[in-house]
Amino acid sequence: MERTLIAVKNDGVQRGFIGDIVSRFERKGFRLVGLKMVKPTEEMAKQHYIDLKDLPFYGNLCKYTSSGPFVAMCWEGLNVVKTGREMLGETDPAKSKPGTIRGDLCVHIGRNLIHGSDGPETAKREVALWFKPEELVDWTSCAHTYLY
Ligand code: RTP
Repeated sequence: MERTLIAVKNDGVQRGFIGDIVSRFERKGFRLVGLKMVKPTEEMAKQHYIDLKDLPFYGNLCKYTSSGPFVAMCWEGLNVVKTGREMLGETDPAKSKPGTIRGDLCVHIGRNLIHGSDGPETAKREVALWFKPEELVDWTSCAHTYLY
C-alpha cells in the first residue's frame, strides 16, 4: 500500500472545502491515516516546496503558504500517489478537467486549493516532514475486503 501527502492549502480552508476534499478521497476508497491542521512557519513552507527553490515565485509561495491554515493529510491505498494527483487536476485550474478538484472549484494557479505529492519518493519525504511516525495510525477498514 502506498501513502501520499494531500494538503488543503490556505485558500481551500478559507473557502470551506476541507469536508469536500476529505469526502472525495474517502469515496474513492482511500484510507485516511493522518490528519492535522497547522499554521506552517515560513521555514516549514520552504522545506515543503524545496524542489521549487530556484523558481521566481518560490518566496511568495512560501509566504502565502505560511500565512494561514494548512490541513495536512496522509492517505493510503493502491496507487494513491498517482491517482491522488489525477483527482487534484493540473497545477493550473484553467487546464484542469471538470470532475477534478481544481477543475471544479478554483480558477487561479496561485490559489489552487490543494497540494498532492508528485511521486512516491516525494510522498515519503513530505509525509515525514508533516507527520511524526506516532501521528500516523495503522488501521484496517472493514470495507477493505470489498475494495481489494
Ligand atoms: P502542489 O505542489 O501545490 O501540489 O502543486 P503542483 O505540484 O501542481 O505544482 P508545483 O509546480 O509544485 O507548484 C507549487 C505551487 O506553486 C504555485 N505555482 N504558481 N507560475 C506560477 O505562478 C505558479 N506555478 C506554480 C501553485 O499554487 C502550485 O500549486
